[in-house]
Amino acid sequence: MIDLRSDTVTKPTPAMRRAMAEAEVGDDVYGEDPTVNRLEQRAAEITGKEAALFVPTGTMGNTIAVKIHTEHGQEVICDTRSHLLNYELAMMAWFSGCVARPIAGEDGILTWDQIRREIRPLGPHWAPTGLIEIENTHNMAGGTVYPMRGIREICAGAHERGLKVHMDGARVFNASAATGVTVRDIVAPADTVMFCLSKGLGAPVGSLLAGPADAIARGRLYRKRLGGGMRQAGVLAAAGLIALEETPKRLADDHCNAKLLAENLTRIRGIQVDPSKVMTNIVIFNVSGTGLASADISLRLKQRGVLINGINEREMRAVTHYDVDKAACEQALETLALCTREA
Ligand code: TLP
Repeated sequence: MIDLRSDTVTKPTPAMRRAMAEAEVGDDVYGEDPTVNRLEQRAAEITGKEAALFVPTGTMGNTIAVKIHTEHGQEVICDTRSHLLNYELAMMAWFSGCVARPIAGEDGILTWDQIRREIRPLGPHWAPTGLIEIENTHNMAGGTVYPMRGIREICAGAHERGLKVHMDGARVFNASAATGVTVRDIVAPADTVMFCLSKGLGAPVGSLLAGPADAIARGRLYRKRLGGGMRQAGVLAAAGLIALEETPKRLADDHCNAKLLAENLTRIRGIQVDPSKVMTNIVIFNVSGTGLASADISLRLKQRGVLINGINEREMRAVTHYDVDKAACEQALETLALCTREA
């Protein structure tokens, strides 16, 4: 199977498996797992934040971040297509008692000017703004990357008004590979950042939430409350440490493969995509011109050994990662051309 459904599907490399087998472990709820401690320290260094917390998933990292920064009855400003709003089972409402104030960013990228107009003070009718959230890279907008200037303006504007900014940096290493700006510089203006080890970086499990030491200390308690105290989690952290050191340098290959997919998708009748917007490892393309619904195309592809999911009736998402090389992408393109020709 050529699996382009997500970069979450990567399998651990032999080096990761070796490190997992040999990992030194302890009880992380007591803070005694040396490998988890090393991973958290390394994540804090890489992000330039005071502390970091190892969490099982990106969803838990975002959930804890919202909880740290907000009070019940507040609003969280985010993009309309953000993961936090659309794919995390209403966790903002469920755990933090907040509602979203979504804004439609162009290609998922918000500007301070847009945000500024949506900030609400406490009033007789309004829930006040508690937090601003930005997603970098933006998943459902096609892996788009925030310009540094935009991040700085949003964070400076928010801080001036006493508001915090959380970056959902599930794929912030892809943003770094695409722009040449270090992860540390990308996340510096934001108060907290969550990034995933289990996406393009290829570790089997895990994400990190990084930020100020006091906020992360509170986050540790919320992690326990959410059932995320993982005990001898060093076996997972060991793979994460390898992912952090080894994988970032090869993310550019995934970006080349995504570009290749996008450029060749434009040659398939009925498919629309703008390759100039593909900056990282995600390609979202419109299939409405083929006369087929995305679910039908998915099914036909699957029967021929290619996995690509629809994100709605008209659009599909292909995500490149280290388990699909250039030849596999070319094969996927051929299969897609074949499946849509038969419409
Ligand atoms: N994204 C997954 C699905 O949930 C859609 C994927 O296949 O891309 N933030 C962003 C920007 C994400 O893309 C994801 C996962 C998460 C957070 C949540 O991470 P996990 O799956 O570890 O909870």
